[in-house]
Amino acid sequence: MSKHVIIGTAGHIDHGKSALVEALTGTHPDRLEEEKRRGITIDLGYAFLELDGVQFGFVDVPGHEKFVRNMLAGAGGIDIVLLVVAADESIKPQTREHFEICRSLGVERGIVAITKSDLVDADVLGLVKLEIEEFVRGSFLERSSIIPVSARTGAGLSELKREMLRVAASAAERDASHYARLPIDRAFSMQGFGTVVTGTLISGTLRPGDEIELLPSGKTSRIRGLHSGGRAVKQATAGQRTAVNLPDVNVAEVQRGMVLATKGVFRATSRLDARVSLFASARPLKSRTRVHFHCGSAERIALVNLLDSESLAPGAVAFAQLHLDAPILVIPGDRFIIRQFSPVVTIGGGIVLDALAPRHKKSDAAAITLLDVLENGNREEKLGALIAQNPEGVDLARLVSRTGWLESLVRETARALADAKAISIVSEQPWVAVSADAMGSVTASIEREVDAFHKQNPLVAGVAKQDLRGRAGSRLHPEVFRAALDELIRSGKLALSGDVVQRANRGIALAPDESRAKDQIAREFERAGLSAPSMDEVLKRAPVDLPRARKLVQLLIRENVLVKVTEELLFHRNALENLRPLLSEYKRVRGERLPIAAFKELAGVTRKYAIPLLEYTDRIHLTRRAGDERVIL
Ligand SMILES: Nc1nc2c(ncn2[C@@H]2O[C@H](COP(=O)(O)OP(=O)(O)OP(=O)(O)O)[C@@H](O)[C@H]2O)c(=O)[nH]1
Ligand SMILES: [Mg+2]
Repeated sequence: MSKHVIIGTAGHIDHGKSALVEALTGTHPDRLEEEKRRGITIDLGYAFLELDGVQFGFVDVPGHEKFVRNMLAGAGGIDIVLLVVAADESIKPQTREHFEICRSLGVERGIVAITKSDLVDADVLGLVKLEIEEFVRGSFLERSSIIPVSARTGAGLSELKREMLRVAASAAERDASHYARLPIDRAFSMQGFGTVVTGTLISGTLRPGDEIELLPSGKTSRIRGLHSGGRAVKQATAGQRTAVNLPDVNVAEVQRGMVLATKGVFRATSRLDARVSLFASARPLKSRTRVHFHCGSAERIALVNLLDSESLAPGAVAFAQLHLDAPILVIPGDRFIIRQFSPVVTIGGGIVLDALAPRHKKSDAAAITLLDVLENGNREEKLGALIAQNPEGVDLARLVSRTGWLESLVRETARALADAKAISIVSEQPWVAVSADAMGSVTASIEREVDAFHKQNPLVAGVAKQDLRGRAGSRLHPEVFRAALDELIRSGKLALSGDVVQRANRGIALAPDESRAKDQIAREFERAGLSAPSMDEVLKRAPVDLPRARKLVQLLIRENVLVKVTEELLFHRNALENLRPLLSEYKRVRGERLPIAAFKELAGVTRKYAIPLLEYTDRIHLTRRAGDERVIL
């Protein structure tokens, strides 16, 4: 498969970016009427070139200072910057601004083209070259080639193409196996096709038929067709300029700045934590300042809350929480640019560390520690820290959207953490994890609650599981509670009888004859099955006096060994549980309709029991009443 590389132009207005793209590809990237009339680029333009098996997608940006926001929408997905400097003007303000933007966005590769070389003599050209060398010193462009070219005469173009191939060969392939993300830079409607969106596929793979989601709106759709490089393709992979046909989306539902993504994976956010850096040329940035925030093709207004200082000095970096005026899809590792609110100038950039950050308190030391780990830690440290942030337990979907990692990577990393006893995966279906520390606190609090219950209710055997869960913490994930309780029972600290939890060593405070009586009562009910025995008879036969026998029945009810079907009617739990297979077998053989007579026969009970039992099965949603009959559910 051929390699896909995105080249973005950068440079001052009128320096010949668009002319150079045309000279290289044969396509003039300006497409708007106004652009043609004014002879300047206003919005992003696109062109393609295939060279020796490498597919170059060009994103041509406007140089005008008023259109830097459009430049930013295109600069997000580029692999290689083609920094254009006109020989007759050398370095100008937007040369600097675009260069700083590329640097902040983490662009790693580039080529410098000195355009309009036909307009100057060799001495001037040499001088411009020196100025550029000085300008890029110490940056990612330091070792890049500086190539004089002319769109007019064609001079230098073949050397430029050779250099493009050389740099493209070293460019890292984007990850085609990841979830798909395509920041949309254009949406339009095409006669006979419906809505088409375009952008640079920054990760993943798209194919016709794929289900996708538009974020932040959450609108879902299915891809009908894909175009890249001007032709229909069967799939688009990361690093490709891609046009996606979404026939069931209205063009009014899509704008630049939205992201087309794999369905059901990501969550848009309006609160994120980041490392922010301020250009040396900027004024100090006070905490709680509003800025323009640009990420991917999106633009928002953001309130910058510095986490460890009141003000950021020019050239400095700091952790900050950004509150956006509207949600956006970003994931950790995404780069962004900030621009002063007014007058609008580019002042810095940053990298997203936590896309789904909780709100922080003022000078929140724990938040800063977490961000340190998210910035500098390895995968296990990062995931471990995020899991530790949710002491009530956290599910897989949440961790996937918060990290932006593939589900398989989250699982694998979590397994390593679990092997190291740093976390515990309390359940696989649904997948839920909790840190070892949090698990420790949960088990401790369960023990505390059981002890407190015993103290307050000395005559009661123990606390019902459901009550205990409420006492242990209402936000606790049910699976975490279940696992903590299991662990306490397994380790012999607590005991469970029926639904009742008690201290293991407490032993039920029953005398030997009471204990025998209790067993006997339970046995009699069990033997009687669905024809509940006469309570008076059972109590009379018990080897203890009547009041004590009654208490034992209460105990059995609390332990869920006996179940009250009506105020007067008690059944053994096992007898009731037998109803389930009985009914499903009946449904399989005879159908879902169940007349009362049939039930009497099936359960072997008289009408006296049949009605309350059927009302009971209605209550537990085993059956539903339909006139005189039941429908088995
Ligand atoms: N002599 C000469 N003129 C050129 C060359 N390249 C571009 N020009 C002219 O310079 C002018 C500006 O060129 P564009 O390609 O539109 O410049 P640009 O950088 O795309 O401008 P913006 O997109 O508005 O920032 C046009 O009139 C071009 O014909 C060149 O190599 N030699
Ligand atoms: Mg142009």
